[in-house]
Amino acid sequence: MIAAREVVVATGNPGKLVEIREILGEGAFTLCSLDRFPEIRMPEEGDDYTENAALKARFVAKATGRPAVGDDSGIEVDALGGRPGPHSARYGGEGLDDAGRVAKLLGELRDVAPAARGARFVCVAALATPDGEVEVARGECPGVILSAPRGASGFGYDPVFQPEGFDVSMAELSAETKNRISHRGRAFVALRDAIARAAAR
Ligand code: ITT
Repeated sequence: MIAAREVVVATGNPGKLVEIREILGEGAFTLCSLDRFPEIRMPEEGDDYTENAALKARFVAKATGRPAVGDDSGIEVDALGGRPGPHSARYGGEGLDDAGRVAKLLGELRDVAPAARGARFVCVAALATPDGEVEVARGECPGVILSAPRGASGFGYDPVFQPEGFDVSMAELSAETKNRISHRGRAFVALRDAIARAAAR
């Protein structure tokens, strides 16, 4: 049973789940994860952050009968023409883990000078209600790709991403600082009031 005012977090990525919980906090609503719904298989994704985020949230809201939030996110690397972008989770193929994807990225950028290593994290967060309404918000975090991994916090590409205005990697920041400046933090804070309203309905 799901209690009223509960909002489901539509992600299979444990790193995202932790961050979304920390960013949104708990007050007007509580968050529950997909662990409560083992029968739910997240849908396949395409090439567009907004479409993918809406698809995940709408799918889970419909399946659970509760408002759901999800995000589609990725890293866009200037020297790679914006790749891997929405394909960041699948960059290098299914066989790779986070460390393998980081190693592949560093390999592709081996000959790229520091001044040309610009990149940004992008996140589109989506809120869906069981009747199919969707609201989205986008957040970005600019920075550069380092030449070697640093730090152990966060997930994904954090160890090789240095956010603008910092001289450490995203994986060396506290969770609080990452969430304050990150693409995900910006996108979900912009959706927070709408989430509270949807949970109260
Ligand atoms: P769900 O679809 O189940 O939410 P996912 O990991 O497949 O999980 P995405 O398709 O949105 O989600 O892929 C996002 C990928 O982009 C993620 O797996 C990381 O590789 C990368 N990424 C996104 N946000 C990141 C962050 O804050 N720090 C590091 N890497 C991040």
